[in-house]
Amino acid sequence: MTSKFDHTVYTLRRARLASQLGAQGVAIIPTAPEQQRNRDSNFLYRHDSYFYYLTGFTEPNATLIIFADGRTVLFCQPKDVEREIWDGYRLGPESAVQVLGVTNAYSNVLIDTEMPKFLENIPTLWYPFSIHKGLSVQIDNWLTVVQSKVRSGVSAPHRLNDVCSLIDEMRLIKDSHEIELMRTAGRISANAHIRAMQFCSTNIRNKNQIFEYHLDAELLYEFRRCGSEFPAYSSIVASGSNACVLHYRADKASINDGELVLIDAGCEYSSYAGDITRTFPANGRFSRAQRALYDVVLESQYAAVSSTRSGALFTDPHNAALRVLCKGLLDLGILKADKCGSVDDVIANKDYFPFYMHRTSHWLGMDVHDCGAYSEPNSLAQNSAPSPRVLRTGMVLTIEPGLYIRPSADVPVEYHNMGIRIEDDALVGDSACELLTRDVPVDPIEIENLMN
Ligand SMILES: [Mn+2]
Repeated sequence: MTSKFDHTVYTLRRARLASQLGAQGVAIIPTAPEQQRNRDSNFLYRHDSYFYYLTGFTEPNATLIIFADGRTVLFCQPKDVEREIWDGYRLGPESAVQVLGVTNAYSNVLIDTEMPKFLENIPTLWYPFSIHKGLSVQIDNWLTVVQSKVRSGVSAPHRLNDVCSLIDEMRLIKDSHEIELMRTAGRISANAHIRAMQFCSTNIRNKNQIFEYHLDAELLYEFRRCGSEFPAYSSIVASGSNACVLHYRADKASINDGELVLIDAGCEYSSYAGDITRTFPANGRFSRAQRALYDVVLESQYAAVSSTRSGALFTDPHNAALRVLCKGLLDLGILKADKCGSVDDVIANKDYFPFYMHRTSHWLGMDVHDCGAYSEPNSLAQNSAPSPRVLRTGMVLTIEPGLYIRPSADVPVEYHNMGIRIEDDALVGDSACELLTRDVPVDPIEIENLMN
């Protein structure tokens, strides 16, 4: 936590949440636990996104309480010289009030004795459902203490609500602070893709043997060089047929002249994710067949991008992309018109599914698959079928159509084992969307130019 830290944006978010808790409601929001990797080593620590959204605080072992009247309490790690020598600086409750702007702060060793007092005469308790292992047991224990005082006139919470249902709606619309960070995450991620592409073609041209993990290293270098804390998710670097495995990672396969390479990678910058996929020829020149398939995916992405704006449905970009992909599959003879019929028939019968089996978009934010319902909340409350979310200015979603052609007797052999996906991050605006990740091009000529 640096001295530059400004809590204003987090304090305003806490106030907005407080105003939604109902009369005398209380919300409890813990951060993430540390995770053991093996023996006495932990995974690199990553705070909980909900907790961070409301505090900007990155230490483990902390819990935030928000009261409907706007008061806030933080339990955090106490100052401890010996632990700080081993594990690093702790803010401590004494400084937390001023630095984080909370009303009160306590050492987390007091949480079990202090928490029940905060829950007396509170009708509604909000907490994140099914995220933190053990939290509901802990809450149960606190409630038991409150209930033991009922005969002395204290009332215990009788309604438990999922606080994520409120924070999800807030997180779905990015504020200007978040958009700035997402622009940076997008820019760094894009530059990392360019670096990996150029590294790849240079080494293929020089006849150096390279492996997928070499490109992974180039991505990571650029992320960290630019101040990113971690990759936002495990980078996918898939050469040749590996691109047809959707959740492949950057593994040990060699990258060969004449193959395509698919990279799906993005950095996390100040807790916000970038998420980019590019597919490029290892040697820097598309073959005729590679280009033909690539152009179909690119055209489908353009169609999806131009249907992404405030007022459109979440499913509109997907449907726009799907139509172009199906037409392309028919035009290239991967689907046969005499067997499958028209584009409408292909869509209705899902004949595209062996080649395009995922959705075109997901929300993006602090989490790479960010929170937020994909259906309109009021449609979920009614008994009708859920209706797709209406896009609003400030939402951020990925646009990532693809085609994956596994070998099969009825598919032209020139397309076998190709996997192509093109993914950008779109900030929804009033009449269009802004792509945050186009510092790395998608145009095949521009890709060839930067690789040669
Ligand atoms: Mn994605």
